Amino acid sequence: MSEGGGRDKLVAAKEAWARAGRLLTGRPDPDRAMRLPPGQRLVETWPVLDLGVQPHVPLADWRLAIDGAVANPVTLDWDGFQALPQTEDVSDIHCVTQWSRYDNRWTGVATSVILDLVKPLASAAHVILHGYDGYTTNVRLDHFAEADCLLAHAHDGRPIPREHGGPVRVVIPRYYFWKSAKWLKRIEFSAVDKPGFWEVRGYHNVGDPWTEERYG
Ligand SMILES: Nc1nc2c(c(=O)[nH]1)N[C@H]1C(S)=C(S)[C@@H](COP(=O)(O)O)O[C@H]1N2
Ligand SMILES: [Mo]
Repeated sequence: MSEGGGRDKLVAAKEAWARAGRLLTGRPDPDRAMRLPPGQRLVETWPVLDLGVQPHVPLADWRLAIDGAVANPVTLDWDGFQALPQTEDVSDIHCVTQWSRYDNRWTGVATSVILDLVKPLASAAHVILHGYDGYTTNVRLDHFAEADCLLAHAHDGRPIPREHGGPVRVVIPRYYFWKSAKWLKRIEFSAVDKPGFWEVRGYHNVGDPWTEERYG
């Protein structure tokens, strides 16, 4: 979506789909026997999905606040972020709008590194991801902490392009891609859950593709 005028229509259409249970196949694969989750089709391209805004955040202005229910809240600038241990992970993307894309090579900072840095309090059970475009999405802390989750700044060896969420986006491969917040601005740890942009508009709170948790 590139123009703001289309946004309300798009959001309304997706909310209506959620109410109607569109795209559900009724053929779940909870054991993940197949690489391609039910109801998905493989694409070679990389579709762009956003709310009609693609914020431009120069590296000099980029900040990432990590706060909430943590012992050691921090705000990282670009140098501070790059100075953290870097990791690489190859994973598949599964979007709720039914496309999947295999073998995405992400480079960035593992979420485990972030947890070691800020030290979530015992009360923290949820993570709210905030984008520079105002988007939010919520994930359970144990899901955010999985070994294949990272704050990525590169895809297939190149900086993540602006339309795909650069300078830094979250990657949470195990769940539908709407959980992978683009243009990451803030990571908020919380004792209480705070459903995000799509979660309050009918999308599932967890979003497991293999059991087709498309809608709440
Ligand atoms: N900040 C932000 N993150 C976001 C979104 C968004 O609109 N804003 N859209 C989500 C949705 S619905 C999907 S499917 C993926 C799309 O990522 P892509 O454009 O890189 O394919 O980003 C997710 N993260
Ligand atoms: Mo999506």
